[in-house]
Amino acid sequence: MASHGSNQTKHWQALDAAHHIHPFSDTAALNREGVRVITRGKGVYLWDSEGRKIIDGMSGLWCVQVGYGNEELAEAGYEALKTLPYYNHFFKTSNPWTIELAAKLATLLPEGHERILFANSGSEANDSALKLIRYYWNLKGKPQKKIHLSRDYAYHGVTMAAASLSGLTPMHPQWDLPLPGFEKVPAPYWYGAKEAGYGDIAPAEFGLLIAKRLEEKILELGPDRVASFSAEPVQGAGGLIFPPPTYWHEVQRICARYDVLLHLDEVITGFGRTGEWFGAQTWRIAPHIMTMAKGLSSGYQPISAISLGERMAETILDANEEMVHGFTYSGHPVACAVALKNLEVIEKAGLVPRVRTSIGPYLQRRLAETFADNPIVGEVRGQGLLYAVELVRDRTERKFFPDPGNIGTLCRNYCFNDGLICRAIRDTMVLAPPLVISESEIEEVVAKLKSAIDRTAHDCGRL
Ligand code: PXG
Repeated sequence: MASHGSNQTKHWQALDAAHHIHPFSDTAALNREGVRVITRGKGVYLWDSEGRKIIDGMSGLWCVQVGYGNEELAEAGYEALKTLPYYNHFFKTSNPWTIELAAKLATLLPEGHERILFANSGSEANDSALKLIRYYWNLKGKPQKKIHLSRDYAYHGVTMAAASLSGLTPMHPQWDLPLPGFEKVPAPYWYGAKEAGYGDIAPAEFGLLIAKRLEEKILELGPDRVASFSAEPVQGAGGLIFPPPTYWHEVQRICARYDVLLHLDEVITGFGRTGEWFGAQTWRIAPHIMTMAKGLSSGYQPISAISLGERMAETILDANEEMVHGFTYSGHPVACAVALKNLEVIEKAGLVPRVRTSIGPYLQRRLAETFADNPIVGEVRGQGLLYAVELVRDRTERKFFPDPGNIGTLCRNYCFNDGLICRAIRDTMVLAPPLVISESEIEEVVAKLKSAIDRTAHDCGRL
């Protein structure tokens, strides 16, 4: 059996190497190493083609809220596939699943967000959001408002516009991006503030200072030219950057003052991840437009959505003309059926309050206790089921290791080899487990992470 598995694995690895180009990978290097073939998932666990069991501390790519192998979601998809596997919304038509999903979302979203458009990925949602922002200002007779602001370390996706909006600089040179009209402001990354030259500044003061940089940028560019500010409530792929508590209030005041539309990217923070349905609720943010994906279907189907607040919805619906935008698969019935069931499962199991009041605080406490005295852990930060463990050279001075990424990758490899999926962003270890994770499964994650961090500390001569 084992040798059969092994041959099967080799066969898949060879075919993958011959025909499949991987996202965000050096495919040639990967082919020399051989991919790991994931064949099955159940709850918080995955299995590979060699039968090895892995605990998934990352919910896939921050998306599998209800865990793997949920039968209710599978059945909802199967029912829709049998009944109406496809139809579109272009020809004055709709379908029950899309209608009900839009209506359900309107009950969960921040106040005033009652109008929804669908797309198929976070990138498409953000691309669509930028088009809708441009359309809004054109309808308002302010076509000169065209500049899209966003932040360093932002991740908004990979289409030409979403990658331009992203502030992770390695995403740009291969594609001659960003496009013109995309400008960046600093991220509210307090932990890195000292090393970045801001001195020993308190978080509250730093939040205000970084918000002020947004104001300065708007004034530099001219408020009449700035269309929007896009931001994740907490920056995810950029290193789990939680803004100081003073930040969001000030940012909203600035956007209102200069009439800049606030676009909130909730692709990671949506659907219970932070202990409320949306990060907007956790951090009291009132966006003009919001984008969401991932947890909307727990990743079981590719689907994303864009919600419009009252102001944008009214203008766009009152335009009295065709809105020339939409995808073949916007509001796909199978994806909508699965997403609708996913929301029902999250609600029925009480996963959002569970993250807020029990399992989230449990993870927080266990990480804080476990790493309180670790010589290379500078900070444990998080909210809900979104946690970062920052690995540093000097805890008191908040100094990073040289060549950011080396230590993180070393630690991540220890995690992987020990059967834990954990993300390393530079030297920040990130956890975002499925919302169904149990206390004993958290113990397993924490123990494996501790073992990996201890081994990493030992390798750096610190343990
Ligand atoms: N916005 C945010 C906030 C995201 O995190 C996207 C948009 C784009 O979504 P799509 O569905 O187009 O991928 C994302 C995606 C990582 C990682 O390594 C994160 C994402 C995607 C791939 C890898 O952390 N986030």
